[in-house]
Amino acid sequence: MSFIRTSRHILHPDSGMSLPEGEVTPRGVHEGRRGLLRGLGAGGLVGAVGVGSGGLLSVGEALAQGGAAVKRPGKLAALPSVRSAVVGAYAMDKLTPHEDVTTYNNFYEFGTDKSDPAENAHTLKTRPWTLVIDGEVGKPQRLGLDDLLKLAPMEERIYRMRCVEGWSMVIPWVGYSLSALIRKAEPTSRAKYVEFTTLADPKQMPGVRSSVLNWPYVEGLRLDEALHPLTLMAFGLYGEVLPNQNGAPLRLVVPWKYGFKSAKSIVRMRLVEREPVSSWTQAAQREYGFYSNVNPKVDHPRWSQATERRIGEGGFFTPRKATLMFNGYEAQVGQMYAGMDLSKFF
Ligand SMILES: Nc1nc2c(c(=O)[nH]1)N[C@H]1C(S)=C(S)[C@@H](COP(=O)(O)O)O[C@H]1N2
Ligand SMILES: [Mo]
Repeated sequence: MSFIRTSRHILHPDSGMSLPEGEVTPRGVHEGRRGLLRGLGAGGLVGAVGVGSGGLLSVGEALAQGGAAVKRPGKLAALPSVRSAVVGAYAMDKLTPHEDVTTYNNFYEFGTDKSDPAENAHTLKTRPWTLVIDGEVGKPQRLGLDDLLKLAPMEERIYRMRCVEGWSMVIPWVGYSLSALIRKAEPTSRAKYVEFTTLADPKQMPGVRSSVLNWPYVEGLRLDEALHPLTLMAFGLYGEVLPNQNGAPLRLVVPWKYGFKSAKSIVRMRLVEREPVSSWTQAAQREYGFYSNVNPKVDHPRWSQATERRIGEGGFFTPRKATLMFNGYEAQVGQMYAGMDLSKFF
């Protein structure tokens, strides 16, 4: 396999910033590429030089294989992307190993132990799949997976994910800005929030038979948060289609909020006037507020949020890392919360 550097630049559709164009990075070269990324500096929207492998499948070909629960790399269809970008203050962090990203999961529809989703999610059927977009929209949508995959160019985005439980990962997602999807449905002037709903089928999802949460799993964002260019609709990770345990065939990634805001295996997006009530807020209002922005100064009622444990980097006694405001994405998203008391709107 030979790797070529591309020097062509494309314009970022939302930010107007120029980013180097590349192709999806095969997993094997991610580690080596960190050297390249390091040279590009931190902060702001940082583009990485793309390395292409050649002979990539078309998106349609890739996804025809569908997803599966995998524990070992290289089993899923490749998901080509047009460019690669690291965003935020963590550009120099090492990627969390694929093994950890795909075996240490929260997906309560498949059980509450971290290893349950990888064990159980093989029963999830990701094709056919339909996403409904309705509510306060001019053009309600029913989109099949093939339409969703073609809707906008796939991009690789390396984001940190911080779980409310106090651990974090760095994951190379593949997807496109959620704004592309929302704009297609033409929100009305009454639309102020987006409500996301996960599939809840007890035949495919053994965890749904337990009452640990009120099913289906519901989450919500304010419309400006949902339209923010960092908010990603992800279809893949590490250059391949999403493993089932990570929320196949499509899941949200909101990198400046605690992980539970990033709903998996989404079947419906409803544009609404009033703030949606998420499943986690229903379960414990005082612990899981609507905003749930990562904030080291606002502790969870039962534990501190000042530090975090990076999964895959050392054991239990390895020093914890300081958690950053908005998970390191303050420069990009802080303005959306100007003037808000973040201890009240937690
Ligand atoms: N439908 C659904 N989405 C979900 C969850 C869940 O249990 N069900 N868990 C959330 C939590 S708490 C986290 S930290 C992330 C974990 O994503 P990952 O397993 O892909 O790393 O998914 C979020 N999305
Ligand atoms: Mo989480």
